[in-house]
Amino acid sequence: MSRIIYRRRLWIAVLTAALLIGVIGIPWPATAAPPDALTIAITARAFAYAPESIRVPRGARLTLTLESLDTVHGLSLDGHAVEMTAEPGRSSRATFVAEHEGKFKFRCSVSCGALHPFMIGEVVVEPEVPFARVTLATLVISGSALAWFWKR
Ligand SMILES: [Cu+2]
Repeated sequence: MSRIIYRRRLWIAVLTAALLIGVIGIPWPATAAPPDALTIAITARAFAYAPESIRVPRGARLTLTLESLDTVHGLSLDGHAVEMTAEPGRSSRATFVAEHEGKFKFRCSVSCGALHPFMIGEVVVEPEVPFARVTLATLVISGSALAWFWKR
């Protein structure tokens, strides 16, 4: 490898590292503000929730509404102070901030029939990595790869 190519690649490596740290590591003003409030409607019927899996970014202020299509159902979310009961025609709601990453089961808290213990869903709180960051990081890496292998 010639000296010039070596020096160029060194610069590319340093620049790429710096750009990646900038794109991924530094808090952006956009992420300092709390993520938008989300409202998700859940319907309950014997013996399932729809949707049964909910994904939200960490830090989101999440409002769940619970509507029952047949009999009285409840919803209690593990690890959170969320407890709702819905009668047919009377929905209920709860708001909380998804502060911790992870999977949290929710289950029916009202005995509603034979398969009641299996009436379970989950809230998945994902790391907050905005799409824009992932896109930019991808651009930086592909740009660097091009520069790295550029022959001249
Ligand atoms: Cu139930």
